[in-house]
Amino acid sequence: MLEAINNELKQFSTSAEEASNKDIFYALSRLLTKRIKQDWALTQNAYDHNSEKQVYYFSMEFLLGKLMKVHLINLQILEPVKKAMQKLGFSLEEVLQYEHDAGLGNGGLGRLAACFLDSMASLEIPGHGIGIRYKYGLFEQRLINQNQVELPDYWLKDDYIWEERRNEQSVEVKFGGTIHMTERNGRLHFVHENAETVKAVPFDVPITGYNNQTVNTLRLWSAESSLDAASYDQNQLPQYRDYLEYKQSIEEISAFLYPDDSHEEGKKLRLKQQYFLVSAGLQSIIHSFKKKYNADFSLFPKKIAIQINDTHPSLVIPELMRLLMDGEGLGWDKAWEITTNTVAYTNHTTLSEALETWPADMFSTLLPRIFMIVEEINERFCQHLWFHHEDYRDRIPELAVISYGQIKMAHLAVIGSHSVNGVAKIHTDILKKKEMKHFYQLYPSKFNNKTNGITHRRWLLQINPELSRLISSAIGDKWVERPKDLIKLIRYAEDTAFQDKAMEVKTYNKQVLARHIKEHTGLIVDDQSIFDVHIKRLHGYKRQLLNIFHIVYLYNTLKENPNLDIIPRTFIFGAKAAPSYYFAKQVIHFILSAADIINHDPAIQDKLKVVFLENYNVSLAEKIIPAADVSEQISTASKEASGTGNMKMMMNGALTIGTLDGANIEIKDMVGDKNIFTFGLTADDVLHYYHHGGYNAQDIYQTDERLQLILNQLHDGFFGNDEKDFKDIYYHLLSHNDEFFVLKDFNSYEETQEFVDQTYRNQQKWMTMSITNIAHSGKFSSDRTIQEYASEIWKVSKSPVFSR
Ligand code: 26V
Repeated sequence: MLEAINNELKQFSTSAEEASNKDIFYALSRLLTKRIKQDWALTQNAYDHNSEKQVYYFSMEFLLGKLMKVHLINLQILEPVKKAMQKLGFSLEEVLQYEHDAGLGNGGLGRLAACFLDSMASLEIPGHGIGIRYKYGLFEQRLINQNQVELPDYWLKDDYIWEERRNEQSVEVKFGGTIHMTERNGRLHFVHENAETVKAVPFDVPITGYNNQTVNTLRLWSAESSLDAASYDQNQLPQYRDYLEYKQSIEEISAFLYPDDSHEEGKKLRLKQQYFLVSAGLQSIIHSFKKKYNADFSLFPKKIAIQINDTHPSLVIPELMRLLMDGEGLGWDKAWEITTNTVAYTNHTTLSEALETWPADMFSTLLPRIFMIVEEINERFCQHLWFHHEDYRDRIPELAVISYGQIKMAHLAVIGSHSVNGVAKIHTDILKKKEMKHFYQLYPSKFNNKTNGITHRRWLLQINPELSRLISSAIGDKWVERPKDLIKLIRYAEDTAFQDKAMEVKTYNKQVLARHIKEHTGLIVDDQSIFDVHIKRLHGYKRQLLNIFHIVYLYNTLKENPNLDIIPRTFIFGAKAAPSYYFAKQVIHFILSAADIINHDPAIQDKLKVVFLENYNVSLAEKIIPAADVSEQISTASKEASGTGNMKMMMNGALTIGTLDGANIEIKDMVGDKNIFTFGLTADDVLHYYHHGGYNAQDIYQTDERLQLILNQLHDGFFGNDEKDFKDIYYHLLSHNDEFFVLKDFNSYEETQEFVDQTYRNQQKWMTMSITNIAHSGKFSSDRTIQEYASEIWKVSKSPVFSR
C-alpha cells in the first residue's frame, strides 16, 4: 500500500516529504479510482450482457456526503491505508477532510436515496441512481448574530474526484414550442416544433458494494447548451450576448438544489429540473434496453424497474408513454400497460403544504406534448370512474389528475404505477385510511409499506469504529454482512463488564465531540453530562420549539432553586431552516438567544449547556451521532412519515425520547416499552383535534404557570432586544392556536424528561437499555428495506458479478 501511494505521488512529481495533506488526498483518490474502475467495468459489462432485471431509482436528491472512507471500507483496505499514512507522517482523518460533502439533498428523503444505493450495491442488486448534478448543493449555514445566514455551496469548485463525464452518452431534452400533428399511414404523428433543446450530459459516480465486486452507478445529469460557442463570432456583440444569455438559461436547469423541503411553490424552474431528470434518465434507459433486447418492449417491465422517490420524478409516467408511443410506435394501451407495470411510487409525506401541484397553463406551455398525455391519462381515469365506479361519480373532481387548473402529481403517481408505498407502518396506515383513502379503495393491492432503513455500514461501522470493535469482540463480525445478527448482543445487555466497556466507548465519543464543540463554538461542555441531541431540518412539526421550551423551563427552575438536583445536560442542536421559512428562522434565533443567556449565567453552575452547531450536514451528523445519549424524536404525532435519524442514534446506543410517530413506533415495538421514553398525543388524538376541534392553546397558557412564564418572557423581551421575532413565536402559539401542539404536549414531555434524568442516575440500567437498543437496531438496516423492495416491488434478486 505504502509503495502504491508513493508511486502515485511520484507520478505528480512530488514525494511524501514534500506533499501536503491535499496532495495525499488526491494521490489516494487516484489510487482508489483505478481500483474501483476495474470492477466498475466488469459490473457494467455483466449488466450489459446478462439478462438480469435492472432497477433505476429516480430521485431529485442524493445526499451522499463523503465517499472516500466508504470505498476504503468496502474494498477492505482501511487499515492498511491508515498504517501507510502513519508511516508517511500523515493522519488519514485529516486527509479525508479534503473531500467536499456531496450535499445534493435537503434531508431525510435525499439521505435515504444515498443509503439505498449503498445497500443495493452491497446486496449485489443491479440498482442505479438517476439524479441531477447540481452545481450548487444545499446552502452552507452560518450563524451570525444569532441568526441563520445562507452561503452558496459550490461543491464542484475543485474537481469532484469520483465522477466520470460520459459525453458520448449525452441526450437531448426539449422544452416549450408547439406540437404539430400529422397523419401518416393511418397513424398520428407528433412533431415537436420550435422547441428549446437542452443537452443533458451524464456524469457517472461509482457506487461500491461492501466486500464484493459490484460497482453500481449513480448517474447525475448536467444541463449544457447544445449550441457550440465556436460558431458565434465574439465580435458580433448582440448575437454573442444573446448566446451567453441563452447558455445561462440552459445551465440554470442544473444550477442549484431547491432548498425548501417544506413548502411547495410551483416554480417553473423546478418543473424544468424534474422533466430534465426524467427525460434524460428514461432516454438512456431505453437506449441500453434496445441494445440488449432490440425493440421487444413487451419485455420492458420484466427487465426494468423504476422507483420514484416521492412525486418529484412522477413525470416518468407521461414521459415513458411519450417515448413508447411517439418514439417506438406503440399504441396507447400497450404503452400504458408497460408504463404502469414498470413504475412504482414511494410517498414520503402527508403534509398538504409539501404536496406537488402544477398550474396547468404553465405546465402546458413548458411541456406541450407531456401535457397532452397527462390530459389523456386524466380523461381515461375520469371515464373509468364514471363507468365502472358509479359511487365515485361525485368524487371525480376531487380524485382527477387535473382539476380547477391544477395538476396533482400524487394522483398521477398513484394512477400510473403498480405500487404505492409509505415509509413506516403508521405512515402507510394514514395514507390508506386518510390521505389516499379513495385511491386505496380503488386500488387496494397497489398499497404497501416499506419501513425506511439506514446503512449500518456508514452509520455504525464507519462512524463508530470503537463501538463496532466492541460489538465484534462479543458476537463476532458477521453482523457487518447480516445486521440482524446484532440481536446476539442481547445476551450482553445485563453483563456489567460489557456495559462498562460500552460506557467507556460512549464517554470516549463524547470527549471527541466535546473537543469539536470547543473548537467550533468556544464552549466547554462536560463529557460527564447527558448529551441530549436534536438534529434534523428545522420545521414546525419537528418541534425544536418544544425542546427549547423545556430547556428554558429548566433554566427558570434552576434560577428559582439553584440547588435543584438535576443531572448536568448538554443540549445539542443541528438544523438548517429553508431560507424562506420565516417561523423556522425565528426558532433558530430563539434557540441561539436562549443558549447565550443560559451558557453564560453563573447561577446555572454549568448544569445546563445549549450548543447549536453550525451547518448541519452528513459529515457533522457522523461526528454527533456516536456521542448521543438521548435522541430527540418529538414530532407532532402523525406528521413525521418515518424519520431516519431515530434509527441512526438507536444503532449507536442512544435512548429515544419520542412521540408515537413514524418509525419511533416500530423502534418501540422492537425494544419494548421499558427501553424507550415515549410521551404525548397519539396520531389519533392529533387527527381528532384537527377534525373536530376542542383544543384551545389559551387555556393551557392560563393554567400552566411554567408555560405562562416562558411565553411572557418571549413577549416581554427577556431573550434580547430583538423582541419582534420572539413576539411572533408568542402569537404563533396563542393567536394561531398552536398548530403543532407544543403547549399541549409540554407537560407530558417535561415529565418524561424528568424520568430520563432519573433513569440516567442508574448507570447500569441505562446501559442495559442502551445495549438493548443496539441489539434491536438490525431491523433498521437499509439492507432489510432494500430486500423488501427487491422481492415485493421490483421482483429482482441478487446478481453477483462473479460468484464467489
Ligand atoms: C419536498 C419539496 C417540496 C418543494 C420543493 C422541494 C422539496 C424537496 C423535498 C421535499 C420532500 C419532503 C418529504 C420528505 O423529505 N419526507 C421525509 O422523508 C424521509 C424519508 O422517507 C422520512 O424519514 C421523513 O419522515 C420525511 O419527512
